[in-house]
Amino acid sequence: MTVRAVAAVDLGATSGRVMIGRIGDGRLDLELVSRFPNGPIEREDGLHWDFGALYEHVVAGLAEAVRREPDIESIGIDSWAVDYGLVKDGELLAEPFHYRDDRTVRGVAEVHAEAPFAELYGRNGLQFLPFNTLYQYRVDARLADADTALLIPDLIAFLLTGTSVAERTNASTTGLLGVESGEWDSELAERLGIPSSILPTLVDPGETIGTLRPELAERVGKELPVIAVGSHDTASAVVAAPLSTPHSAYISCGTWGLVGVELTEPVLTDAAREANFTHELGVDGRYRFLHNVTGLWLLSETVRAWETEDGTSIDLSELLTAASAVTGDVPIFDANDSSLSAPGDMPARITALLGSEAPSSRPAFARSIVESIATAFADAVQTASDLSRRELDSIHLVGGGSLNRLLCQATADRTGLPVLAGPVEATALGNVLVQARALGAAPDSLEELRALVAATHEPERFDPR
Ligand code: LRH
Repeated sequence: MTVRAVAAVDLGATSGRVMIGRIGDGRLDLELVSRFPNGPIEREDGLHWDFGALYEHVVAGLAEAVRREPDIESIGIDSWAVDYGLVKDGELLAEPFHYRDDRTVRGVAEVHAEAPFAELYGRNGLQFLPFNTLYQYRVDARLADADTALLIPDLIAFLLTGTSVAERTNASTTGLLGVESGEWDSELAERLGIPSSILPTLVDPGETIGTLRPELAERVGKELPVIAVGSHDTASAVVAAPLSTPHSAYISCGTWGLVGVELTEPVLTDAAREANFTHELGVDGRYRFLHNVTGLWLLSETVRAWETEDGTSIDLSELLTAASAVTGDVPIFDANDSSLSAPGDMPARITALLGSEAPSSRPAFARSIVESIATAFADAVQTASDLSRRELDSIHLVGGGSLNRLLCQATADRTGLPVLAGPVEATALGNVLVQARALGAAPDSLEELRALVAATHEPERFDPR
């Protein structure tokens, strides 16, 4: 077997990356080609993503990837979920909104007046998040002008290839996909005033979406196929979470901490709905039965506020080392409190929750954030175990959060379970693995793919103390 190469585009809420993935001869590794910043930008009509800049970074990154590795065989794209662009006659109508924009409040009220949450949950199996795409569509005045609505990875694939599709794992975060059928719930869409004609043909991870349009092939330097991967970043991350038994939970930790287990059947009970546990569709028809916990967003927004206050940058690893050295208990707040979801002035908002207990030193404040996230993780792990009736014996913590040793240890301590940390780039690895499998360069089953991850990326173990 020889080593094969693919390009992975992985867009997160705070940064995007283009990587080369290489696989074969017992190897599975990534080469970072480019990394670029991402984040909410304030426009007159609300919070948006700078999609034009993101797209340019993607194309430039792909060109550089092909320059470095001319043998690249395909491209896969994943990003954060729920957000979309509206297209008419092949043109993007406007810059995509950011899911943290508060216009969704009205969307929630209007949708629930038509279809109460309990009914929605029975149909789409999704936890309530105020930004689920159906609430956004409901209040998007431009929807009526569009002929197609494309989630972010599908939108990029469309601009690259000219083919519009909806990749199924990400489509499941819209709220308009039947949880059991895996097909568009057109009846629900029409009832909510969302024309079902804007919902594109569904494809599964592993299907080829199309080939680079000639002008893109010229810019990138090669005519390449774009292969659908688990285009919801969390779906790709869970592909590469080296879960070795059904008794392992996962936490995919970046801006969010997605905490749960993988299931083959949904758990559509009242208890699951009341606990706000979601069923996002995974690769190979699995269900990601999980709960969104606010993750490193709390820390990155806090650091951003302190940097603005100081006028200089803060070294995160130094801050975390100082936070580790804090002795004694720190106060805990509810990491999922809705007051913490919008950008801006995070220290003041956390202080408002903690009241007079709020730590005055920055290391203790950072410690309080980390311990609060770990507490919320532990609650969600316990709930996942109770609702799925599974004994859990380990937690695989993947993504950027796996580098945060304080968080890994706190999670082990607060759950009483060993935390196996890494890989840090699980999302990009999952993206690479699904492309490689489609090219015949990787094994068939998720279990074998995960065994390959385990063999090539040894996790770091944190035992509860
Ligand atoms: C993580 C993530 C998560 C969604 C949120 C919008 O990046 O995709 O799974 O809930 O972003």
